[in-house]
Amino acid sequence: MTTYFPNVDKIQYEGKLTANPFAFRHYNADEIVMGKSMKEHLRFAVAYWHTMTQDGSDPFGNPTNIRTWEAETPMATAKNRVEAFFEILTKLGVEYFCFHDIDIAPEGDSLEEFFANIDEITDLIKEKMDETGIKLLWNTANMFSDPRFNNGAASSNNAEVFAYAAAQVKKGLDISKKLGGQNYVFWGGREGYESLLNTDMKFEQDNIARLFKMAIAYGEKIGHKPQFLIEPKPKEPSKHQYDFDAATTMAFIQKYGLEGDFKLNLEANHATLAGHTFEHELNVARCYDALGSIDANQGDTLLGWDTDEFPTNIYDTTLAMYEILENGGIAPGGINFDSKVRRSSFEMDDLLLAHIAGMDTFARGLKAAAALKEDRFFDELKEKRYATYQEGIGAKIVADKEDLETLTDYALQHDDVKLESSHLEMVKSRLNDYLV
Ligand code: XUL
Ligand code: CO
Repeated sequence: MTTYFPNVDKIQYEGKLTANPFAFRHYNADEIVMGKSMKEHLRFAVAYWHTMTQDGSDPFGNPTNIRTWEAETPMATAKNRVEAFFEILTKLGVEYFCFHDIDIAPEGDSLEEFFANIDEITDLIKEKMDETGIKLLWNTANMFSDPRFNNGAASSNNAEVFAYAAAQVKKGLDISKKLGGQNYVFWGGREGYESLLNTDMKFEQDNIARLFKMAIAYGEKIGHKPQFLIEPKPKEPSKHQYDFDAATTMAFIQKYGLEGDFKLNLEANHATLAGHTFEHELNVARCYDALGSIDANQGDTLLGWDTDEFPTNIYDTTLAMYEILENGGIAPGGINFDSKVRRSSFEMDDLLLAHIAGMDTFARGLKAAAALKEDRFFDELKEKRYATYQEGIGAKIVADKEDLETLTDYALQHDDVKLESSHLEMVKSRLNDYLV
């Protein structure tokens, strides 16, 4: 069998003192944390696009990545990629993966040829899945790269584009069924607008909902019901993307009555672009019982674009994992590394090193979050902060026993309001103790 990483064996947990770069220093798959193994908590997935197809080019420079799976024809390269991809998953001990249709198979010269290529490659993928026990976390249709989508997919002004997108979604659900996909994602990168001068926003959003309802109906028809997920992002490539953030997307989901079938796939870097922290987005989703899955990466707050870096910030992964623990876990979703190696990390082995870094950072986040939960760190803080609602007038307010008149009578007699300090700096300092 061909190996694409001849110098690396299966990556093992060796503890934080190891000098071996191809070892986990914190991620110990079978270690039990709060009653569950780390791998059950974390449900890591590798993203096909960033790992197998991104070449290191940027708007100012040519490809940098050395990738030994490149072959004579696009189809031969696609087949090599399947081999290499499963070698990466197996060596990392990652049990899930995610892909767009165009990541796995060449588009060819027609939609028919594209679909035939997808059938051939998914046969190979299925063989590998059966051989290894690795599972499909989610797939999606890329409805943003081809020029036909320059005015959107379901939100396009052109009905033929809508039909083309619908065909891609149907195929996406067919292969989701074939591969036992647990979720199905819609990221509407081009579902937004450039200028209101020529845009009927309501019509476009109605059409996006129409496509989603068709997807639900088709899933029911073929007897395959993955958890549908919408991935919010405020902009890029659209100037105004309709699914701006978790709250905006929930308003859309509720407006069109999609609550029973749709949840959210939240990405850390998209939160940054929306001007939110990642934990804010996760918390909003939890308020609606709609936390579906996450795209794990990090942005750069000094840059205004989506850098999709591997997560290495323990503070962020701790607060994200805390939300996930509070959610009772992330299944059937997972932690998908929607992350790419930097342009200067161009060697094959960097693909493994980068995932090790991300997995270790999330493992540290999990452990710190578990300690915070076991110590009731945030619970106690919040109980104290909202204590005035536990008794007296507060208890009556939250029991819905008061109205504006009764509260006016109360306020007239108690207008000497006493406030307490939040001691927020001390809180932040104590939180730091959990991170090291
Ligand atoms: C783009 C992005 C996508 C989605 C899937 O910013 O995150 O890769 O995750 O289409
Ligand atoms: Co993403």
